[in-house]
Amino acid sequence: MFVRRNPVALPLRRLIRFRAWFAFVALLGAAPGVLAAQPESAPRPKVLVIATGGTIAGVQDVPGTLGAYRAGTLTAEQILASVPQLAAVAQVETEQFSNVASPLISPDQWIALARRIDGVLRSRPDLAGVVVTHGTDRLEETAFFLYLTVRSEKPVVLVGAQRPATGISADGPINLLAAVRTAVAPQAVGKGVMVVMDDRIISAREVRKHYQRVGGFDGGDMGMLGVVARNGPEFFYAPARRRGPASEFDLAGVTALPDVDLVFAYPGSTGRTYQRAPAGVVVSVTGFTCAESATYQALVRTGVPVVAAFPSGENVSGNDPSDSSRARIHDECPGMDSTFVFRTPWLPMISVHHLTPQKVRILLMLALTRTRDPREIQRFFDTY
Ligand code: DAS
Repeated sequence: MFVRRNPVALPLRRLIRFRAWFAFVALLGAAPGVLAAQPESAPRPKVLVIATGGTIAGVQDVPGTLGAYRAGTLTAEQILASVPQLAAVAQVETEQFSNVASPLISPDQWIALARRIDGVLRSRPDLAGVVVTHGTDRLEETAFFLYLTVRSEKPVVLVGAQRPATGISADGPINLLAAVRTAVAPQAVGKGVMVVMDDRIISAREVRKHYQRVGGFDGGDMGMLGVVARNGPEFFYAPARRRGPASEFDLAGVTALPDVDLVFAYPGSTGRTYQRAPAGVVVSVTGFTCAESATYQALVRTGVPVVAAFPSGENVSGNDPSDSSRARIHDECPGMDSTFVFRTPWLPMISVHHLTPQKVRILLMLALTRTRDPREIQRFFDTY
């Protein structure tokens, strides 16, 4: 699906092959430490690299410059050819899932990708793990969806690049090498889906793209599991929340995800109104206006779950306002039903535990494939 014809010109392909061969020869002479990681006789573990596109597969209009580029252009095989060092750490197989910039990755593709990874890890005991190459814009969403739905203990590692493959100092090759080294590491088993960027190993639950330059990915206050050091991955922490084989999110009967909207609260807003109510709404918010509160109260009364999430991903606790708070709300927002208010931190329903709004949306989508019971939805938010 979405596989484009390869527009890379022949001379460029030759250049890539030549550079790949040159780099391999140089590696043999200059970096014996890397090759020594696997004795000649030891069979190298197998990894499947599933390519989806992104800047890691990007080609510039004028290669080697800082100019414009087109994400999702090189094929999986072409990306691999630029990292000959991979051959020393793993037997790598490739699969082209798509070749697009990641804003074009849709929830339908999350389902297809999760099913593919789950299926291949189930049917191929010989595979040590899976690496997914992906655009960085939507990498954290795809990673979290896979974290919640791939029910395997084997490592699944997402990786991207902030500079195109034909740019100056491309970061894709070193990121891909680090991702494959992580996917074959025995210590990576059971750590849930991970993102490897800039030698950092970050849990998919926490990973965020903070900015679009090298070093722009981290886990915020938590989520960094380890680093990829000279001798390979070193883990220091493991995620504690439910994931992997223990996940209740079985995609077997799921053909599409419920329609959950994500909106911002802002000064002066009256809240989002809908012609046709969505299955759920997530509001990125630090505090609601009176009009927003009234709008979302009304939506909740029709049975649509509305979940408030802090933009920073901090905890949002649902609890009842005290009597004095009710009195204040009554004064500040005349006419509002103060038994049931949306004024952070007094929210009527779901408590969110350290998740960004875009990840709250994904968890709510999956929760709604299982239930519409608010208490059960809360249980999912308490568990994952
Ligand atoms: N266009 C972007 C994407 O595919 C950029 C990137 O990969 O960094 O997400």
